[in-house]
Amino acid sequence: IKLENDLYKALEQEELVIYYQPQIDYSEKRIVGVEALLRWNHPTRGMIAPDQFIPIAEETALIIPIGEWVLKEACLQLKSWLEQGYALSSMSVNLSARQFEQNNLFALVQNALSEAGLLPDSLQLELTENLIIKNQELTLKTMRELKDLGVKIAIDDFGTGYSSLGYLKSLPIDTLKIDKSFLQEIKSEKDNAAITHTIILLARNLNLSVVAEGVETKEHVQFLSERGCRLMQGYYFSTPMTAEEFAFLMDRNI
Ligand code: G
Ligand code: G
Ligand code: MN
Ligand code: NA
Repeated sequence: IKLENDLYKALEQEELVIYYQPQIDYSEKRIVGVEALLRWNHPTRGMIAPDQFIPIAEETALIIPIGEWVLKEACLQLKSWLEQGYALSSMSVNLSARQFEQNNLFALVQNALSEAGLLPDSLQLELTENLIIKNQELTLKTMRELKDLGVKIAIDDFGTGYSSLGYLKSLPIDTLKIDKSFLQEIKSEKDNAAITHTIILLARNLNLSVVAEGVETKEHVQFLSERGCRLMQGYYFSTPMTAEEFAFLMDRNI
């Protein structure tokens, strides 16, 4: 309850921070993209993970101003990195259902891009399958508008939702992000290995990009490379980190 009161002040008191996690193209062995992951640097409780406050932000509708801030901040950060010469192709930003249901989302995205001076195709928005089934009409309309603008759309945690696969052919999707739970048990559970492989093939056959999440070990990397999944994200390469640390990582990378 107290956390809720604190969250109202978090934005103006500049306690929210964005951490950045690299996305690696393993065939080229370099960082090609980055995902923005929100954190709350609480004055007394320390760094709080989004699982603990995004639900509160959604209930209180604080997710609207917070989400707008994340979008702007992430776009400005990417622009700054591009100007410094880092060859990143995209910044991924997570959106929750509540954000997608606001009718000015398109304008917010357009605004964040133009304020930063970024091309729309350098922004990728991550949505979950559950968000897509929740509000089909409005979701579809907004997705089409964003797609027409040139923004990319990824399905996050792919394979864990309750949706049918049918939406993949009717919605303007660019990328599938394989949920980390599948990869993490490929060794102990044969089914998870089969699902991971099948998602890679599904993406290829539908002409979509595929990113594996939760890549933690050399075995994971090998499993994915052998099956043609080049884009990887996970602790094996790097945890989410501050913007300064991320720039430092790219300096060593280039
Ligand atoms: O970084 P971490 O693994 O703790 O993130 C946990 C969850 O919080 C993930 O599901 C992620 O999608 C979500 N999340 C992280 N940052 C944001 C954000 O800026 N907006 C929204 N809506 N969700 C976020
Ligand atoms: O739901 P979403 O995919 O947006 O959130 C990604 C979450 O996964 C973040 O909270 C991030 O901190 C976490 N994460 C990133 N890489 C790894 C990893 O290799 N292993 C695990 N267990 N979590 C990871
Ligand atoms: Mn994500
Ligand atoms: Na995910």
